[in-house]
Amino acid sequence: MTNLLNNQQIVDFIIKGYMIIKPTFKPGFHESVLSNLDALNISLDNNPGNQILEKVPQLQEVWDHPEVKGILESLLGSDFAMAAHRHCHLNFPGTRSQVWHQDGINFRHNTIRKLLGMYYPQTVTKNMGSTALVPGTHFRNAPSDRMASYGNFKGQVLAIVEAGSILIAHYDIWHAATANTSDKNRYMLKFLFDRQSDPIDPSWDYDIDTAKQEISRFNTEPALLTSDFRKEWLLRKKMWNHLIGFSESEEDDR
Ligand SMILES: O=C(O)CCC(=O)C(=O)O
Ligand SMILES: [Fe+2]
Repeated sequence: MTNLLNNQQIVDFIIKGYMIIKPTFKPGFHESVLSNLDALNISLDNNPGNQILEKVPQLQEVWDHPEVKGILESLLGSDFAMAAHRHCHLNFPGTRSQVWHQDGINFRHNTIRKLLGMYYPQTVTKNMGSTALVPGTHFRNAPSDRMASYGNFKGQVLAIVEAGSILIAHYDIWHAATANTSDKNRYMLKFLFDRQSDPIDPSWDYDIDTAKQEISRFNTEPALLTSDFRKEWLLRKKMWNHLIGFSESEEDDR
């Protein structure tokens, strides 16, 4: 049994491009993951890469948690699949910040084809190399070389999180690891999840009675304080229409 999202949560995700949750795991779970990760002695030259799941099999429990599965299923359809690529991002003390980037290539930014899942087994404070992201940027193309010359974006959000938090983001969102000026290692386990088929029906806990009211927020709610969201409302609507199973031609008739 999975916990599916409701209309309000789907609309929030479409607007912002990410969500952070902290599901309940059995006592000691995250501490145990952390000590198993420490035991791998990961360094710049020694990272298990895609083998991280074989090295720490309990990571599977994170993605099998009903709350996490419910989000993935709601956004990607019930037949979604975990991708073969996964990575343990260890941000050592003294690591400088990454440049802003998108992991995705903006293949189609009005649909949800791929999601980033980032699991933080330890509490991440501001100076520990938290992940920064800019809400709403999953709809925006970004030339990486120019992004590299930017520092702080107005409205950027830092994923300052408690141990066991999970960030689920659209693959095209702009993000970056920030500098770790603390004396602690910061682990982040990145997994990717793929849509397998185009929606024919909503795959979340869709409620026809609240749908109209919720999607009216596309035209009134900025993802950032000063975002020019009015340019985005059509892309937001296209993303919603794709998720509920409308084809492009049905859309044109509306
Ligand atoms: O370590 C992080 O917080 C983000 C890492 C990242 O975005 C990447 O390497 O693609
Ligand atoms: Fe990234």
